[in-house]
Amino acid sequence: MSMQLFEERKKRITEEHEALLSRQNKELFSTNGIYSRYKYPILTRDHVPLNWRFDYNQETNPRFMERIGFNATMNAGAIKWKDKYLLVVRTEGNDRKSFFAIAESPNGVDNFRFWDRPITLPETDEPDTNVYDMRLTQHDDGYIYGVFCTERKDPNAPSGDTSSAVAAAGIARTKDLVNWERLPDLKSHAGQQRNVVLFPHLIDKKYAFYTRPQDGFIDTGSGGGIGFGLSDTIENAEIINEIIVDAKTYHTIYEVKNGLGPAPIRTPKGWLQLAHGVRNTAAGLRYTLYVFMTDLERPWEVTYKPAGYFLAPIKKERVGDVSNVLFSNGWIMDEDGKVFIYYASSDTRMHVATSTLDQLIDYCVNSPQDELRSAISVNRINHLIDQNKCLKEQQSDLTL
Ligand code: M1P
Repeated sequence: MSMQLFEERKKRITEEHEALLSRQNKELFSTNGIYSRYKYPILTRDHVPLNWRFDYNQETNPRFMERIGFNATMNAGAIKWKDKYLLVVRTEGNDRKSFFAIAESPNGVDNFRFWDRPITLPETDEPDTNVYDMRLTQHDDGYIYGVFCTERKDPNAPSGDTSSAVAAAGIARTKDLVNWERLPDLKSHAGQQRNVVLFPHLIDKKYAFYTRPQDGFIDTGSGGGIGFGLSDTIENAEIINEIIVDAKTYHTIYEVKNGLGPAPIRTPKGWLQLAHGVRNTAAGLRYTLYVFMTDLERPWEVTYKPAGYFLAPIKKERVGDVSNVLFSNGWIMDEDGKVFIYYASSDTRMHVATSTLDQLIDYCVNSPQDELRSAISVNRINHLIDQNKCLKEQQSDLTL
């Protein structure tokens, strides 16, 4: 095998990788005025470092072939750390196993680069088959917590059933984002749990979690919606009583199921929350993102909730491994109130949308809520038309 082939391929692949990683992103004009999308995804499987993928030894890899392939970079938790924007990315190999790896950007919208190695996440006595969708919480107790889904084969699955799984909330904590301590998984009295998020403060001296109780691995069944519960300790977290904060509801974008996204952001008007809602269609499940607010003192009580979705898959976002899906479990707010919303499209790649706290509060407080009937939607539109007509007449009176 010629040395030339090895060197040529290595050079070309290295140059293309560097060009991708250093590509500048571009904010797109926002018609809705609520948030701006960006021209390029911020992380794709092609961003995964080359030395995680290629054997650089010419003797053992004379064709410079990829030895470990990657399928997706998605559903990332997010945190601002030492002035950098960090994503804890669900990085999925071609083998379908996902793990967590940190990617860092100087500005939050481009130039994301993975740290040297993926996170080495300790296991419990019951090894995880797959781990994914970490939500990060900077807690008052001084730790950064990562709460994620741990998936294992269902021990009660009948023989021949090689798909049934059990989902639970895994908990790990760190002070430096490099060394992680694994705690026992959350115990709750629901059959399964996914989309669990730790609240940043103690409530009644207890750790507080948003949950998503579900009967089965995919079906939430009687699970009801986004839940909430308290645990005496974090070292052996257990929720005895779970209440439903935001119920799945007939004929909404969260008719089939929903789940909280990242840990909420505190605002003067309440806790700003981002979640995903799922509805069923003839083309399969459709995942969109929605926003709501909960009470500052009673963060389990919804106070404002605009109708419908906030962000839904469009254009290329609509296609991927699991098409027609937007999912978010990470956002970052800068000190000046700029908010970076990190979302994955179709279980394949990561994007960013930017907004500000003022815009998001305005959206949440002043958008109409879902009244659950077409006729009321029409009334609402007519009301806005009438208001605008009235305004126009007042303005033309003034110019007379
Ligand atoms: O495939 C879409 C999403 O499906 C699941 O979401 P939920 O928990 O609401 O069912 C998760 O597996 C998520 O990772 C995935 O993006």
